[in-house]
Amino acid sequence: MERTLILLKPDAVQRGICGQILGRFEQKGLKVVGLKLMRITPELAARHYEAHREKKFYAGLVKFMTSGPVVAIALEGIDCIRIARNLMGATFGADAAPGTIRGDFGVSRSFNLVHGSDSKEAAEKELKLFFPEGVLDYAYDAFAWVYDPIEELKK
Ligand code: IDP
Ligand code: MG
Repeated sequence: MERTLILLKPDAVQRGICGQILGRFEQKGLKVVGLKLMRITPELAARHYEAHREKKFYAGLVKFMTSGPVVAIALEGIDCIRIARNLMGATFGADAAPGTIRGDFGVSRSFNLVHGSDSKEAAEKELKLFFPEGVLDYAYDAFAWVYDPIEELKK
Protein backbone atom coordinates (compact mmCIF):
# COMPACT_ATOMS: atom_id res chain seq x y z
CA MET A 1 0.00 0.00 0.00
CA GLU A 2 1.13 3.50 -0.84
CA ARG A 3 -0.05 6.92 0.37
CA THR A 4 -0.34 10.26 -1.41
CA LEU A 5 -1.26 13.85 -0.58
CA ILE A 6 -4.08 15.51 -2.49
CA LEU A 7 -5.00 19.18 -2.07
CA LEU A 8 -8.30 20.58 -3.28
CA LYS A 9 -7.12 24.09 -4.09
CA PRO A 10 -8.89 27.37 -3.19
CA ASP A 11 -10.72 27.45 -6.56
CA ALA A 12 -12.28 24.01 -5.85
CA VAL A 13 -13.44 25.17 -2.41
CA GLN A 14 -14.85 28.48 -3.68
CA ARG A 15 -16.63 26.79 -6.60
CA GLY A 16 -18.25 24.27 -4.26
CA ILE A 17 -17.01 21.19 -6.09
CA CYS A 18 -14.90 19.57 -3.37
CA GLY A 19 -17.44 16.80 -2.85
CA GLN A 20 -17.47 15.87 -6.51
CA ILE A 21 -13.67 15.86 -6.69
CA LEU A 22 -13.27 13.81 -3.52
CA GLY A 23 -15.88 11.44 -4.99
CA ARG A 24 -13.67 10.80 -8.03
CA PHE A 25 -10.92 9.45 -5.77
CA GLU A 26 -13.35 7.48 -3.60
CA GLN A 27 -15.19 5.89 -6.51
CA LYS A 28 -11.90 4.80 -8.05
CA GLY A 29 -11.27 2.70 -4.93
CA LEU A 30 -8.76 4.82 -3.02
CA LYS A 31 -9.13 4.95 0.77
CA VAL A 32 -9.35 8.30 2.56
CA VAL A 33 -6.99 8.20 5.56
CA GLY A 34 -6.82 11.96 6.23
CA LEU A 35 -9.19 14.85 5.47
CA LYS A 36 -9.31 18.46 6.62
CA LEU A 37 -10.30 21.99 5.61
CA MET A 38 -7.39 24.30 6.34
CA ARG A 39 -5.67 27.51 5.42
CA ILE A 40 -2.16 27.28 3.96
CA THR A 41 0.28 29.78 5.49
CA PRO A 42 2.92 31.42 3.26
CA GLU A 43 5.54 29.36 5.17
CA LEU A 44 3.77 26.07 4.43
CA ALA A 45 3.29 27.06 0.77
CA ALA A 46 7.01 27.82 0.51
CA ARG A 47 7.96 24.40 1.91
CA HIS A 48 5.39 22.57 -0.19
CA TYR A 49 6.41 24.27 -3.45
CA GLU A 50 10.17 24.43 -2.70
CA ALA A 51 10.96 22.70 -6.02
CA HIS A 52 9.24 25.51 -7.95
CA ARG A 53 10.98 28.42 -6.15
CA GLU A 54 12.83 29.58 -9.25
CA LYS A 55 9.85 29.30 -11.63
CA LYS A 56 8.31 32.46 -13.03
CA PHE A 57 4.85 31.42 -11.82
CA TYR A 58 6.03 30.79 -8.22
CA ALA A 59 4.84 34.07 -6.63
CA GLY A 60 1.43 33.76 -8.26
CA LEU A 61 1.18 30.12 -7.21
CA VAL A 62 1.86 30.92 -3.54
CA LYS A 63 -0.62 33.81 -3.67
CA PHE A 64 -3.27 31.50 -5.17
CA MET A 65 -2.68 28.66 -2.71
CA THR A 66 -2.88 30.99 0.31
CA SER A 67 -5.88 32.98 -1.00
CA GLY A 68 -8.54 30.81 0.68
CA PRO A 69 -9.06 27.50 2.40
CA VAL A 70 -7.98 24.20 0.86
CA VAL A 71 -9.01 20.63 1.60
CA ALA A 72 -6.06 18.38 2.42
CA ILE A 73 -6.64 14.70 1.73
CA ALA A 74 -4.43 11.70 2.42
CA LEU A 75 -5.23 8.72 0.21
CA GLU A 76 -4.14 5.11 0.41
CA GLY A 77 -4.09 2.31 -2.14
CA ILE A 78 -1.79 0.12 -4.21
CA ASP A 79 0.11 2.42 -6.63
CA CYS A 80 -2.10 5.33 -5.49
CA ILE A 81 0.39 8.12 -6.34
CA ARG A 82 0.27 7.28 -10.05
CA ILE A 83 -3.44 6.46 -10.03
CA ALA A 84 -4.34 9.78 -8.37
CA ARG A 85 -2.21 11.72 -10.88
CA ASN A 86 -3.98 9.96 -13.75
CA LEU A 87 -7.37 10.86 -12.28
CA MET A 88 -6.25 14.53 -12.03
CA GLY A 89 -5.17 14.85 -15.66
CA ALA A 90 -2.70 17.24 -17.31
CA THR A 91 -1.61 20.34 -15.37
CA PHE A 92 -3.82 22.84 -17.20
CA GLY A 93 -7.56 22.36 -17.55
CA ALA A 94 -7.39 23.59 -21.13
CA ASP A 95 -5.17 20.62 -22.05
CA ALA A 96 -6.46 17.95 -19.68
CA ALA A 97 -8.40 15.04 -21.20
CA PRO A 98 -12.16 14.78 -20.67
CA GLY A 99 -12.86 12.28 -17.92
CA THR A 100 -10.08 13.63 -15.73
CA ILE A 101 -10.77 16.03 -12.86
CA ARG A 102 -8.93 18.94 -14.48
CA GLY A 103 -10.38 18.02 -17.86
CA ASP A 104 -13.96 17.96 -16.62
CA PHE A 105 -14.03 20.88 -14.18
CA GLY A 106 -11.73 23.61 -15.47
CA VAL A 107 -10.13 25.51 -18.33
CA SER A 108 -7.55 27.68 -16.54
CA ARG A 109 -3.79 27.60 -16.99
CA SER A 110 -3.20 28.47 -13.33
CA PHE A 111 -6.34 27.66 -11.34
CA ASN A 112 -6.30 23.89 -11.74
CA LEU A 113 -8.34 22.66 -8.76
CA VAL A 114 -6.17 19.89 -7.42
CA HIS A 115 -2.66 18.96 -6.32
CA GLY A 116 -1.30 15.43 -6.09
CA SER A 117 2.15 14.25 -5.00
CA ASP A 118 4.24 13.22 -8.02
CA SER A 119 6.60 10.62 -6.45
CA LYS A 120 7.09 8.48 -3.34
CA GLU A 121 9.60 11.00 -2.01
CA ALA A 122 7.25 13.94 -2.61
CA ALA A 123 4.32 12.08 -1.04
CA GLU A 124 6.30 11.30 2.10
CA LYS A 125 7.47 14.90 2.45
CA GLU A 126 4.06 16.43 1.67
CA LEU A 127 2.10 14.10 3.99
CA LYS A 128 4.40 15.15 6.85
CA LEU A 129 3.83 18.83 6.01
CA PHE A 130 0.03 18.62 5.82
CA PHE A 131 -0.63 15.83 8.33
CA PRO A 132 2.09 16.26 10.97
CA GLU A 133 -0.31 14.59 13.42
CA GLY A 134 -0.34 11.49 11.19
CA VAL A 135 -3.15 9.85 9.25
CA LEU A 136 -5.84 7.45 10.42
CA ASP A 137 -5.28 3.72 10.30
CA TYR A 138 -8.55 1.79 10.09
CA ALA A 139 -10.00 -1.27 8.38
CA TYR A 140 -11.65 -0.23 5.09
CA ASP A 141 -14.22 -2.85 4.12
CA ALA A 142 -14.35 -1.73 0.46
CA PHE A 143 -10.81 -3.05 -0.09
CA ALA A 144 -12.14 -6.61 0.18
CA TRP A 145 -13.98 -5.97 -3.12
CA VAL A 146 -11.88 -3.22 -4.70
CA TYR A 147 -8.95 -5.66 -4.79
CA ASP A 148 -8.68 -9.37 -5.48
CA PRO A 149 -7.86 -10.59 -1.95
CA ILE A 150 -5.91 -13.60 -3.23
CA GLU A 151 -3.85 -11.91 -5.93
CA GLU A 152 -3.55 -8.33 -4.68
CA LEU A 153 -4.00 -8.26 -0.91
CA LYS A 154 -1.86 -11.27 -0.02
CA LYS A 155 0.80 -10.30 2.49
P1 IDP B 1 1.27 19.60 -11.42
O1 IDP B 1 0.38 20.25 -10.39
O2 IDP B 1 0.47 19.03 -12.54
O3 IDP B 1 2.24 18.62 -10.82
P2 IDP B 1 3.53 21.40 -11.72
O4 IDP B 1 4.27 21.62 -12.98
O5 IDP B 1 4.22 20.64 -10.63
O6 IDP B 1 2.11 20.78 -12.09
O7 IDP B 1 3.15 22.86 -11.17
C1 IDP B 1 2.67 23.02 -9.85
C2 IDP B 1 1.50 23.99 -9.88
O8 IDP B 1 1.96 25.27 -10.30
C3 IDP B 1 0.41 23.63 -10.90
O9 IDP B 1 -0.52 22.71 -10.41
C4 IDP B 1 -0.22 25.00 -11.16
O10 IDP B 1 -1.12 25.35 -10.11
C5 IDP B 1 0.99 25.92 -11.08
N1 IDP B 1 1.56 26.19 -12.41
C6 IDP B 1 2.35 25.37 -13.14
N2 IDP B 1 2.71 25.95 -14.30
C7 IDP B 1 2.13 27.17 -14.29
C8 IDP B 1 2.13 28.25 -15.22
O11 IDP B 1 2.75 28.21 -16.29
N3 IDP B 1 1.40 29.35 -14.87
C9 IDP B 1 0.71 29.44 -13.70
N4 IDP B 1 0.70 28.45 -12.79
C10 IDP B 1 1.40 27.33 -13.08
MG1 MG C 1 3.91 18.88 -9.55
